[in-house]
Amino acid sequence: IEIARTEITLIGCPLEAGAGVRGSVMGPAAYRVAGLVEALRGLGHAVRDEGDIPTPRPVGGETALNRLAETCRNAREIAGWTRAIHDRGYALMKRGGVPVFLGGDHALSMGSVAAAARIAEERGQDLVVLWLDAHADFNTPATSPSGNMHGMALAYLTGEPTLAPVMEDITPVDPTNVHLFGLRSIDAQERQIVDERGVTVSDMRIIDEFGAAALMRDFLASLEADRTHLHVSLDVDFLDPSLAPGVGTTVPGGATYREAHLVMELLHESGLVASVDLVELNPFLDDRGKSARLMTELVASLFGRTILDRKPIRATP
Ligand code: B3U
Ligand code: MN
Ligand code: MN
Repeated sequence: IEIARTEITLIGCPLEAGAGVRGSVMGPAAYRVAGLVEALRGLGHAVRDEGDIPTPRPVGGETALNRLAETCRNAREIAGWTRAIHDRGYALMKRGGVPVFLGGDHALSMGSVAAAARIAEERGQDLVVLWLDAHADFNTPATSPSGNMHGMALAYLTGEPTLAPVMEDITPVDPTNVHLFGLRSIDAQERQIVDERGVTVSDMRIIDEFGAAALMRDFLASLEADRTHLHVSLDVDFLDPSLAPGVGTTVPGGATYREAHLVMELLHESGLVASVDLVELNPFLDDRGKSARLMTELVASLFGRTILDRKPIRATP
């Protein structure tokens, strides 16, 4: 079986202003060193590396953003990045193909998912966001224990009014179309937000009991093929820290090597993945490129690498 040739665009987003630990600015370079372009070309895809988005000027002068900057670290920098990533991402998606945003911390999704939401709306599709992460990233400026904006990305994207000054003109994402997968660290008030907004969650407790594959199959089966733009946002801390130490916010008990590959393979088989973020890789904390390499292998699985050629396996009834 040959896999469908996909036009893939890599776009480096070297930001770290949203994180509490520095170093994810080196993420995009590490993916290139780990051989991401070659791995995807080796699968037969047409890969264009757009290079890195230049560091934007922090947005300034607006009262609302000034006020936000009192509670959110680097709010002006993140506003600049959000605009830059959104504009570039939107232009790329407009041309067609699948963009892969190379982070950079998870605040990058404020821009990439905003772009996906806009494209999906224009195409008459529903945007569905799969958030593979140890965390929920649903804090607001009022609930965040750290003020780090990478922990607020989904609150912003689902229309949290206090975060609107980051970039006003967004198409908000329906929180019931957000699926958190791999969750195992959530703050008390954040928990309430996730609950109230009707976010769907596969936390590690549920994954342990029912298995990653069964849950992923159910999730994918619930999506309507032609109507769905599926955006996958993969945080390195989704993975167990023993496999991927190169991230600033490790949480024990993450996805295993086998679970992670299987999730990627199922996502590929669904044919629904239309945009991807790879976030929070921190090469400064990595162990001889181990995390960068594993992430690269996972992306290869996401774009069709298999052990054997085989038809999609049917779920057991
Ligand atoms: N929930 C905490 C910790 C955190 C969230 N996302 C990351 N860390 N990467 C917070 O600061 O919002
Ligand atoms: Mn995250
Ligand atoms: Mn995380």
